[in-house]
Parts: sequence; structure tokens; C-alpha cells
Amino acid sequence: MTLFEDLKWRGLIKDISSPELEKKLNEEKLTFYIGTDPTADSMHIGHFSSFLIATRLARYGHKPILLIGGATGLIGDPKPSNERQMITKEEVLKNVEGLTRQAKNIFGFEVVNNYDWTKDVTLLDFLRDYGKYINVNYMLDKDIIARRLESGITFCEFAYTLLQGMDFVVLNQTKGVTLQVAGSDQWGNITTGIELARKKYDIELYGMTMPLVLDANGVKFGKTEGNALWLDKNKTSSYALYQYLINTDDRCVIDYLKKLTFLTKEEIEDIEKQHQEAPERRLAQKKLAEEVITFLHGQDEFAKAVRISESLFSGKVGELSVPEIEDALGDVPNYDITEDKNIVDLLVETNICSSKREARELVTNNSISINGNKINDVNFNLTKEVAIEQKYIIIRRGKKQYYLIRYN
Ligand code: 485
Repeated sequence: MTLFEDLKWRGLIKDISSPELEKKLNEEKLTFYIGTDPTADSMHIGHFSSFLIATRLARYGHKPILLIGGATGLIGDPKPSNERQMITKEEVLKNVEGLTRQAKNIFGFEVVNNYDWTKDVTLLDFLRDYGKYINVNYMLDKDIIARRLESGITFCEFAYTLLQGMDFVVLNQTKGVTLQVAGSDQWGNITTGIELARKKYDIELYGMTMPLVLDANGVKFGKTEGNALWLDKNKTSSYALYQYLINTDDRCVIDYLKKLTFLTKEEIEDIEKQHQEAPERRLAQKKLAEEVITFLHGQDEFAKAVRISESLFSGKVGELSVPEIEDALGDVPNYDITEDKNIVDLLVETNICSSKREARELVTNNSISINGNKINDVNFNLTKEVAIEQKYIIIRRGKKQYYLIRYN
């Protein structure tokens, strides 16, 4: 399979700027770039699904450059809905640092910051050297800008596409970049750069976009009840990422394997066959979680995520270490205590039970576990010695409800 056929088979091609690109990707070695704006200090899993294309093309001998938008982040790429809130310069700077470190760590490619070549361009030079080549009519035709005409768009955001266009031609002139790749929402910005290059230098640059990755309900991959899944493992633990991936809907999991892993067509078809025979084994989901987490955080983190998941599932939480407990139970209801407590009193004080009567009943009918052990003695005392590493007591009510008690 050629690179282009592979990308097509994975469903990674939405638009290409010219049919010539297929031959170029298959036969030449191109320098290309993909960019992101520093709207946060970490990328999320949605960025990962796009940035992975850099590694994919690199494996076929093309040269990737990752761009962090220290300049464009100060302006904000217009959203179809409404104007963005401006981010302070300090925050942009801090985010650039975080993203640069992360991009280098995860992907290991050259990282550039468009602030470096944008900061010294004067307004007059910008208008003469770039603004002069682009018609306002051309800009108004762009999908996102057209959609904003009704609700309004400031000159600041309107000018954004020219900045990204300038990046493309600057990177062409300084680093030989001839291709920009991105998600499909970036088509308008990519074509501005192509237009600029044609008009200013009479050269042909290329663009390629990939479709947005969607879940079974048509929601963007990685969007979970308002919380992003961050690529920084201190913001989203490997365990939380594992939980998200392992719960992938059967209807999308094969698509995700194609788009988010480097497994070959043969390997994925084989997984698909086995998965169809016994979907309850969740083989495809397990493979997805393994590939993604190992790529991002390494094998040890993946093993840890599996261990935590198995402990919680089987109830053997007494085996977890303090950092593992913090990863696994960071989001469950938690409560601090300073002194020893009788179990019934604690269950009521923490609102795990609504009355002493209910607490006694649950304890005597074996519904309460402490650190993975059933406790049916209403006189049981919780002490620091009971706590895991003298710090945490994990209470489980029934099969699934976990609570965390922390000794201070
Ligand atoms: O020269 C460039 C300057 C800025 C950008 C790209 C090239 C960033 C771009 N305008 C943007 O906003 N990208 C999004 C972001 O940063 O979150 C997303 C896209 C998505 C995918 C991802 O970046 O919405 O489709 O390209 C990597």
C-alpha cells in the first residue's frame, strides 16, 4: 500500500488542495507542518488525533515541523459561533512553554513558534507584504468568516487567516515547507497561505485536511462532559485515559484503531474479525487503549492503568499504592479525618449513609468494604494503622460506589 492509499483507508483524508499531492506524497520527500494555538498549557486527545499524522508521514520519510502559535494565540482563530475571549500575554507565554515541551516529548520533532517571525513585522510591512496580496472578497468567501458575518466579527479575528497564511509562506522560504496538514476546520486558513504563495512568489504550496474524529453520537472524539482529556498525565491520568478508551462504543472502535494507532490494515482487520465474534471481550478497545497510552506515556503507564482498573473492578484496592490511589480515585467523593473513628459514625459523618440505622444495616449485611476487605463488625475502628501507607482509607459501598478518606 502506498502512503496515500494507507491514509485513505484510515479515513484520514478530507480535502487536498491538488490531485498532484498524491504522487508527491508517494514519491517525494516533503517538509510539512501542522500547527496549534496555545489556548491551554497542554494539548488534548483531539489534538493528538491530528498531530499523529505528523508521525505517520514521518515514517514514510517526510519531514515534520510542529508549530506552536505564540503569535496567532494572541489573536484567536475565529470560531463559527462567536468572538473568542482574549487570553493575556502572560498566559499565552506560559502555554507556549508547556506545549513546546509536550510536543517535543511526545513526538520528538522540530518545534517552531510563529511569534519568532511575527513579533518584528511592523503593521505597515504586514499590510504591504501580505495584506496587498489578499482580496477582502476572497476572505469573506471563507466558510468560517461567512458564517460570522451575521453575528459579527472584529477586524482582529478577521485578520487571523492572513497571519496563518504568512506562517505558511515564511516556513516555505526559511525551511522549505511545501505542505500544511490539519483538521478540516483549517481549510480556509491553509488555502489563504496557498493563495499568498501563488500571488507573492508564484509558487505552488499544498494542503491536506483530515475529517474531525467523531464518536457514535456525532460528538467530537475526546469530549467528555465538558472535561478535556489532556495529554499531560498530571492533568489526565493514564488511568482516566484508559477508562475513556476502554469504554469506546463498538460502532467507532475500529475507526479509532485506524485513525489513532499505527497497527497495519492486516492487524486491524484481524482484530475486527475477533471483535465481531466476541465483542464482550472488548479486544478492540483494549488494543486501542494499549496503543494510544503506550505511544503517549510509555509501557509502564499503560501497565499501571490496567493494574488500577483491575483492582477497582475486582475490589482488591488494598494492593494500590498512594499515587495509584490518587490517580484512580481522584474524582470520587472524599473526606479528610484527623482522628480515629468508629465505622458507623464515619459512614454517617461523610454522608455515605444517611442515618446510623442505615450504616449499621449496610455493615452487618456485608455491603461495606474497607481497603478491599468486607467489614461486618459495627464496632470496627478506623485508625491510621488501617490506612494504606497511613494515608488513605478506601471505602466501597455495594459493588461500585467508592469513597476516599484521607488522614491528615
Ligand atoms: O500557522 C499556523 C498558525 C496557527 C495554527 C495552525 C497553523 C493553529 C490553528 N489555527 C488552530 O486553531 N488549530 C486548532 C487548535 O490549535 O486547537 C486545531 C484545529 C484542528 C487540528 C488541531 O488544531 O482545529 O483541526 O488541526 C491540530
